[in-house]
Amino acid sequence: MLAVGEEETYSVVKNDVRVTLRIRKPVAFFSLIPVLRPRPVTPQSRFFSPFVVAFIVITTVLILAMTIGLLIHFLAFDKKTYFYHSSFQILNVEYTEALNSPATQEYRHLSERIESMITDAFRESNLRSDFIRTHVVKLRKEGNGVIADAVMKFRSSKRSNRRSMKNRIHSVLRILSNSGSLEIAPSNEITSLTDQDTENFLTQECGARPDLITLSEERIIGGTLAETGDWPWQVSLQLNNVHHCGGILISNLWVLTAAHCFRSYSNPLQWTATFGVSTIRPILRVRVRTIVSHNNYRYSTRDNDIAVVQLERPVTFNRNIHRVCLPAATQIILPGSVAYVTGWGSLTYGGNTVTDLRQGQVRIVSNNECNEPAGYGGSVLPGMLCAGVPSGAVDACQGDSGGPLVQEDSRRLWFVVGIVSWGYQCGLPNKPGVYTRVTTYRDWIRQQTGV
Ligand code: 4AZ
Repeated sequence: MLAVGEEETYSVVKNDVRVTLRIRKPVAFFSLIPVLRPRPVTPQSRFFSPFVVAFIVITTVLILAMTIGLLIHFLAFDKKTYFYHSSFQILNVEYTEALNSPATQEYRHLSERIESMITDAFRESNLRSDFIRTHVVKLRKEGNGVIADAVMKFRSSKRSNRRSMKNRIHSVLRILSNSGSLEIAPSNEITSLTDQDTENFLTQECGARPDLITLSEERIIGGTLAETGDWPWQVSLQLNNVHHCGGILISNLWVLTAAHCFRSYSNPLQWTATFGVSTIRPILRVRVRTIVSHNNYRYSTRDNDIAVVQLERPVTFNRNIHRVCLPAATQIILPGSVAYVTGWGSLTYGGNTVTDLRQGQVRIVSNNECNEPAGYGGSVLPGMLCAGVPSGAVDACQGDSGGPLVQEDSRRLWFVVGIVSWGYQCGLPNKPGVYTRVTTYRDWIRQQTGV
């Protein structure tokens, strides 16, 4: 064998001629040649016939696909949502009047504290991957203290044992009573809820939207369609069964709306209220019993453009029909904050109303800005509220009147802050929609309806 670079010389003498042969060791490149040379056919090489290769590839792909499929199934589709209810007795908080309504800071603050205590307890437990969210459905009075009813949502394997789940939840909540600044009585009963129970719990409270998905930029003028249950308090007030005005469900018996809707048609017998996103195929139609317009409503100034309508019978709340929250009279509506307006109003000024509910995202405009000379030059009174977008492109219009302008609070409850009232045409820059300011009329609403 030759090493790299080595040389050998051979001499041959033939017919008196001397032939010298000098050989240099082949470089590595040449030394590969014997490796590449086809091997003799042996029985083993049949394994690599095209059929065998195809078989191996197909089998591997199938096994991989099945494994991935099973993984996806067990990680994603094997999960089911479970709801549980528990009542928490708060020992170191005294029940006050302020806890009567979810609109007060006190109610919001205490509910948030309880919700974050429960959330923290589950996040630090072995149920952290199953726990989704908790919501305080109601604060009630017991003796001098407070009881909070909370619904808890979990997502775990369909094969998990509900009984052991309940025990695990119970042991997490037991630790809760020893933590945080709230003193919570140790014994709490845990009830598993059916989907129907959960729906009943969540719709008995005001302002809960069934899905809390975030809404993107939406428009009422050239805006987006609402889906069933998106705005469950939206009412269509119909004159002889034809949509005329929007309305807002504030209890199972009362609808809030604009007084100007009844200027020419004040006979309740002509009116019905319908529920659901379609005005022509409503999910429920109820007759109107009484119409109470504000005594000081003025057509010329549009001041006090507010009315309440009593239904002939109470509606049963469900995920698609339930009430919105009313704000406290003292609630400050911040200029620049996001609000949503909904209705079946026309898409252009002078156009036809639509049959499927639309929604639009706007922002609150301060009364000062709204009253600038380029805007409404002083016509916006203190009991009114402006909302729009700078371009004007998202706005309420004819047929949206009486409908809601709503805002979401920190606990994801929805509050009605405005009633569609007026504006200079629709969708023009510097001419935002003008709404009746609900906070101004909070006490009037209570006097008329008890809500
Ligand atoms: C109306 O005529 C009307 N752009 C309602 C709202 C607005 C304008 C007009 C706001 O019912």
